Formats: sequence, C-alpha cells, structure tokens
Amino acid sequence: PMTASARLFIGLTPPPAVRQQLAMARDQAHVQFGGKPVPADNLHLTLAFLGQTSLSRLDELTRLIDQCGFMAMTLQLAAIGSFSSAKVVWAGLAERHIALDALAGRLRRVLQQQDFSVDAQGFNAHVTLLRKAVCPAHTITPTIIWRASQLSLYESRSTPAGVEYHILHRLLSHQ
Ligand code: 3AM
Repeated sequence: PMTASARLFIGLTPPPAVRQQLAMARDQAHVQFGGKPVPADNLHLTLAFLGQTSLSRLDELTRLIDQCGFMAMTLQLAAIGSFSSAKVVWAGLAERHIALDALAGRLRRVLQQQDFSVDAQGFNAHVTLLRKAVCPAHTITPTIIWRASQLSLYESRSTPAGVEYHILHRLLSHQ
C-alpha cells in the first residue's frame, strides 16, 4: 500500500507577542519593498527543511526532536535583508548566535545520520516576511527580542488559499 507523506520542516515558533512584532516589521517592509506578505500565522524561523517525508517515520522524527537537546534561547532580530535569488525579504539576527547555529547543526547532523533528507543549503537564520520581493540593502530595524522556547515540527500544506503550516509536534523548553 502507498504510505502517506507530507512536506515537513523543523523550526522555531514565535510566541504571540513576538509574532505581533514580526507582523509589524513585515508590514513596514511591505510598504517599502512590496511583494506578498507572509501571513502572521506562518511566521517562523526554519532550522531544517526535510521536504516530502513518509509519515511512517513521524514517531522517529518526534523522538529525534525531543532528544536534540533544545534549550530556550534569546534571539535578537535587528536587520532586514533579502535573498535575491529566492526573492524573499526577511528579518535577521543582529549577530551570529552560537547556540542557534549549534542547534541547527545538531538537528541537521542527526537527521542526515538517520537518512532523512535535509536541504543542502547551509543554515542561514532568518524569518521570512515577504515573498516575491527584494530589498536593495540591509537595513536596521527596531530590535525584536524573541525568547525562543518552542521548537516545532511543521507540515506545509498547499491549499487554494495559499500555504498553511500545521504543527505536528512541539517541544517546549522552560529554563
Ligand atoms: O523559512 P522560509 O519561510 O524562508 O522556502 C521555504 C521556507 O523557508 C523553505 O522551507 C521553509 C518552509 O517551507 N524551503 C522550501 N523548499 C525548500 C528546499 N527545497 C526550502 N528550503 C530548502 N530547500
């Protein structure tokens, strides 16, 4: 029989107050750069993109997430930039974040070891705010302080109304 699969990725999920601030930064960027605003519900920071994955491996995946040693961390988003190739405008970190890079590195390594497919492009921390837009130069925004305490396994579904993300598993860290 055919096993169902889903388009999956792992990311950090902002708490409501941060989501709201990100949505405000998005709106401001939209005025400046145009494009298509990412719905507030969809705002997240991707750690690893798995793509189409068999749902028969869901238990394995959730265990792997639970065991990746996730600890809450504080992110400071202070820049607006873009990937001109992908035509997305994003909010990015003020500076490199060692613990965040380490978390993404651990996740990607263990996923690869367990034969999940992980996007080959290296980890590049960002929160996509606009699609089909570019910004000509990096700009500085009022800093958004994000206490990141939720790691989520997302399913990305295409619907006629646009892409919808569904959280299939979440790991909370309070410390
Ligand atoms: O985190 P953002 O929203 O920038 O672009 C997709 C989105 O990135 C990215 O995974 C996130 C959730 O969909 N994505 C989609 N296809 C991808 C691929 N083949 C990809 N990232 C890497 N490789």
